[in-house]
Amino acid sequence: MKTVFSPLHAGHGGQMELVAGEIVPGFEKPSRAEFIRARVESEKLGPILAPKEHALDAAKRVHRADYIDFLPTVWPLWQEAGYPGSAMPFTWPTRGLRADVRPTRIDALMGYYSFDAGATFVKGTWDAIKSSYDVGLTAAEIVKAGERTAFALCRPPGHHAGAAFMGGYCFINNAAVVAQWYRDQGAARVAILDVDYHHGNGTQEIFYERDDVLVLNLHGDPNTEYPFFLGHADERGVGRGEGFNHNYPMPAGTPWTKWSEALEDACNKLTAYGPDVVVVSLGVDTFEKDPISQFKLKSEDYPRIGERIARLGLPTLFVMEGGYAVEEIGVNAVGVLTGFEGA
Ligand code: SP5
Ligand code: ZN
Repeated sequence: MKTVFSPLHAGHGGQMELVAGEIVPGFEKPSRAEFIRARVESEKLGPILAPKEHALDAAKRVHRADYIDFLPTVWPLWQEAGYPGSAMPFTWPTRGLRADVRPTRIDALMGYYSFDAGATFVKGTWDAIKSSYDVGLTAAEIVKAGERTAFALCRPPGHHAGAAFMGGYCFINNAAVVAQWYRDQGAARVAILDVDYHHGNGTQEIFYERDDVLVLNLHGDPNTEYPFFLGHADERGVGRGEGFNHNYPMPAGTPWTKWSEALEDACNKLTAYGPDVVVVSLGVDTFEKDPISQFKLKSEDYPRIGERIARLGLPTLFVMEGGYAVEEIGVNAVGVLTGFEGA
């Protein structure tokens, strides 16, 4: 299996995050991608390729153009304002406030284009976002060209980013971009299987009214787990999209025996849908030792995820999302991929 990876991700580092009333070093840090890359090499998964540069047109097929155009301006505007620290929002146009007037000040604009303070910018953030986007599309092209699978080692991740907002460490929704790209390349139907611990609220929002992209999401119950305000089982899509969004919220402490039942159900729905290609939003923050998550999957379970996905018998693109137990992130993420290849 080919892996696509860019070292430019590393410029998105040193950012801070608000956790439990304190500003602490971000969990979504450069070493995550480096541990995965090292494991791809040590397991001899296959060649590691650099991404090709892509225009932002494909991003604007799923994101609002003004949002995509805003992203490269964040750090320069933050510098111009003379603000210290990582660029992050602190005010949002929630219920009772106006979301129809776009403010002009950079910290206000960040609130306008986000749902939390978790997607922060430092100097190298835009280049990392762009490289992650290029990684996704380059890997998508490999599968389109006829390979059975490929691994987009994206960083930063994408599944919390919606049509016009960032959040949860995510800026451009790489999985949504590649799913739409496959549609634009002639795929009749695409399925996104999101196995990250957190609900992929951005992906759900983007495709919620559509029947040409099936979205299946396995995650922590939003009553207690981030992102809290989406991801319930009764969210099934609207209009043409009704019945094409499926959520599997699960309680804290969920072990493989229960989690795998949800995966089985999702895979059966996926097979019934009959997509031309499967995009896997691959988060491994379901791991028992993940510092911000509450499921109980063990390292030996990750190859089983890959095996089950391989049994779908469909072209499959793996897109990296979350996972914060950095010492084990390579073993777990690459475990899914070797499980897929060995099936
Ligand atoms: C892509 C992805 O996995 N994004 C996850 C964003 C989660 N942001 C909320 C983090 C909450 C951290 N709570 C930490 C408790 C530590 N004891
Ligand atoms: Zn996650």
